[in-house]
Amino acid sequence: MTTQRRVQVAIIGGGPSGLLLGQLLHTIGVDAIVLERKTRDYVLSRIRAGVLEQGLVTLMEEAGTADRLHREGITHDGTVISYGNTQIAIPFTKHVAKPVTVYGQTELTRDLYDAREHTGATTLFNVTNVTLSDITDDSPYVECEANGVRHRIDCDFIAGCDGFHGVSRQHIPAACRQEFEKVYPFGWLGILSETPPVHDELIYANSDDGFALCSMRGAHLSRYYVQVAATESVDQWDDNAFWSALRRRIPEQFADTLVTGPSIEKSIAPLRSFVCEPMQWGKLFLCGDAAHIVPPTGAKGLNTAASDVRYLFDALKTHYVNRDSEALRNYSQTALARVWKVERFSHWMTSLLHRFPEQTDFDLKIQQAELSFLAENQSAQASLAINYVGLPY
Ligand code: RFL
Ligand code: PHB
Repeated sequence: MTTQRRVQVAIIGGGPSGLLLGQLLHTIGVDAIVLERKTRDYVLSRIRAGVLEQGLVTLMEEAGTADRLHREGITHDGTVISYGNTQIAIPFTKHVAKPVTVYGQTELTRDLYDAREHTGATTLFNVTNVTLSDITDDSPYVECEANGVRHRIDCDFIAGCDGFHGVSRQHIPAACRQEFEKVYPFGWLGILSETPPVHDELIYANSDDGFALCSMRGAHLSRYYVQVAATESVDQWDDNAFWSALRRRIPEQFADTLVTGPSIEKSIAPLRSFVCEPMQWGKLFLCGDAAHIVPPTGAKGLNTAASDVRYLFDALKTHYVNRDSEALRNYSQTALARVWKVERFSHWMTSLLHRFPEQTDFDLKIQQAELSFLAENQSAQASLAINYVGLPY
């Protein structure tokens, strides 16, 4: 059996990019379908980002999905960078009048799914064999299978929001697509534990044993990470080994007061920088991880997905409301200009804070000097703050 329907925008991927775009389009009366490879529960079980830039909070407000975010999100006016026992306080609001909000990607995605269900908009889950056709013509269409039924969706535009392993990007002909990539020789082992956070701000720690990050999801829910070799697996790390590694990597003041407990989630994320150019092909527009990946050190993945959604939503709005397609034509160029600045910052933060296996004594001295410079120099701190809270869209 094949079902056929027509929408204005077909969105591939029901992660935060796809859902946010769908919800924003709904506010201007543009109908969109979301096709998701997994189930809603599976998408909501992925523990990922935790720090939201103001631009993403504003988008959630515009989408009408920010009520719980405002109630439960925690505003942070600064962060701590440490090396050994030295702490560098980076007060964001001293340098740039914007805070960040700590609110889990899982919760943000849940709010978007709830709002989508409330509007009655269609989401197809468990989709397989997704193909995009006629994307350089006026009448593109998407085909897929879901729960034994074949679907054909005719549309004006396709938004490729299907993450790094999605199919959308592959529909840009290889000869016209350029991919830039750097794979780091380590990953982050992360745990979630029902314990009070060790500090009221995030701590990014450089230590002789490698990087560590102390983050949080709430007053009694902590998220911690330690750098591990790319070859390591989660089974090699019981909770005790994790807590000991974390203690060794953060300043003594925090190691002494750290409250430990059983982990309720534990996973390893590899670190990668990646950009696909262009981000647009005919009627196909890529958003978020489908087009670019950053290592999580600057908390930029979800936030950069959000800036793509901002550019694409504004361009689609101008197209549908004002019949002006100039911004759509410029989407790739506009989005990539910001993407590369975020890639630079995430790569810089990663290089500043991690131990690299090939690092020579000279490289270590340079890293130490970079940290001392940051500790002493207000302009260096301002630069970090401006990038961390989010470059303007
Ligand atoms: P997603 O979240 O990967 O969603 C893509 C969705 O598409 C579906 N899909 C398909 N659907 C249909 N057909 C197909 N063929 C499909 N193929 C895939 C997938 O099932 C999925 O549901 O991409 P999106 O929406 O672009 O969102 C990007 C963010 O998820 C990502 O950038 C962040 O999580 C990165 N990230 C962080 N970003 C931040 O801004 N701040 C942070 O603090 C932060 N911390 C992190 C992070 C990522 C991490 N990991 C695990 C990589 C911390 C970690 C540990
Ligand atoms: C998180 O809380 O998961 C988190 C916070 C900051 C980062 C990365 C991840 O840079």
